[in-house]
Amino acid sequence: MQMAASKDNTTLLSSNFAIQLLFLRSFPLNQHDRRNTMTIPLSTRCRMLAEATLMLTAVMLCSTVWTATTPNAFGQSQVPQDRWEKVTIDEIEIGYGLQIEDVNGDKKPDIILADKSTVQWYENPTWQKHVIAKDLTERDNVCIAATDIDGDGRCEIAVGGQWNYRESVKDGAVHYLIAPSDRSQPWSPVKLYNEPSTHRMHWISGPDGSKRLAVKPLRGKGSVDGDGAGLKLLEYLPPKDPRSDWTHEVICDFLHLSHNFHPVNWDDDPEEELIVAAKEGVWHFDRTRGEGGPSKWKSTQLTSEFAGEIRDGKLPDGRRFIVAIQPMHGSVAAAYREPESNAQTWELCKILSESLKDGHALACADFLGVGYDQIVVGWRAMNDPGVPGIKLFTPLDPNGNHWRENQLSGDEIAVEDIKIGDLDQDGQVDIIAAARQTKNLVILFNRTISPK
Ligand SMILES: [Ca+2]
Ligand SMILES: [Ca+2]
Ligand SMILES: [Ca+2]
Ligand SMILES: [Ca+2]
Repeated sequence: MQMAASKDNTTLLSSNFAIQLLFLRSFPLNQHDRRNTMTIPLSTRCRMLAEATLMLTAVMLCSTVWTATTPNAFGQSQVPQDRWEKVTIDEIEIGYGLQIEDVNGDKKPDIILADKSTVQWYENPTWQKHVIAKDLTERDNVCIAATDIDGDGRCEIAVGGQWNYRESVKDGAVHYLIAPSDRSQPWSPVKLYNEPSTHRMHWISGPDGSKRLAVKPLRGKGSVDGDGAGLKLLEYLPPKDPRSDWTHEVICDFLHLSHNFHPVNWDDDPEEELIVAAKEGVWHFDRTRGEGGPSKWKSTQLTSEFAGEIRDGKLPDGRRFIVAIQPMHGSVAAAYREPESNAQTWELCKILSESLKDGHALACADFLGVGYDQIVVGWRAMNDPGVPGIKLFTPLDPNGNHWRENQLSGDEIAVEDIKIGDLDQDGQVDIIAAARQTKNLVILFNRTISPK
């Protein structure tokens, strides 16, 4: 991959050089150059222009070969080929949960990781590691959420832990971490209430613009195999002093076996809604305002297949899609588009893959710079053993019925979690992958030559 990226850079550099040469030789840029050029006979100038044009044409032909594209079935004639430069930044234990946020307030996004027994952040651009919490619970950490909740440009962090896969009565934990003035030093944990089986968390925007912490267990209390009590998805309201009591409210209590969820904002109010993947399919939860008192959440079923991972994006025709891994730790990645009417469940566009091994991560963004989203799918091949991998799926028609599939990595990254963001701030969305069996933390820098 690195070789491919460097080839592309060489092509770009050569191309720029040829263009500059063409301009310099044909159209001198300043008075001095113009005077000098006027002394060159016309026939020589014509030959120089022809030479430069030839060189530019050759480089453009070369560039076309090296930056392969795929024809699509609508307006754009070509979809660019994605290119990635992989950089391993650490050896880790499991890599449960990633976030990309600015930790130290230098406006460069840092990488935050909840590993087995530690919480650490990696400082952009050196990726120097700072461990900020250790052994918060007796058992493993399992999830992490970071965002700037007080508006000072530096993120706040919460962590889920005491992870115990099939236990659903006593284990689980939620901690908020208070940052010291030097954020590379250990942070102070504050233990919050938790439901058993804590598994995923997100900071979400409320109606007043404040950030709240949504925390979702995997299982309902005392429920192991998806029957009995539903799991309680909770919203915690941070108090002014995080060491004082945090209140919490129930967002939903009827789903089972929910591996992941995702904040969305599909309507015209500023607060975020949630999409939740569970045994009962994918559900959307929208806050409705009551007269004072706690929020109530309206639930809408989007799909019916047991789903483990869930994300959303935009198709080339502008319609919304969701993508799910089915079932939990499943082999299927399926994309659905928004229906015309609210009364319907979402329409299947495409089964993107049926051969994932232990599918564990999804991310959607416009990695190629084409004006609509593509889907990253990662699988770890642990509970269903085999070869892990990361693939990128790109829609090739307006409705998302046809997709291009590209492999980004193979057995070198056993994906536990993936997050995306522009880590090197070059305008292209990058990928960070934390891997379990291969124990590596890898950035995939996006080196696509996009049409923009
Ligand atoms: Ca930073
Ligand atoms: Ca902050
Ligand atoms: Ca909203
Ligand atoms: Ca980038």
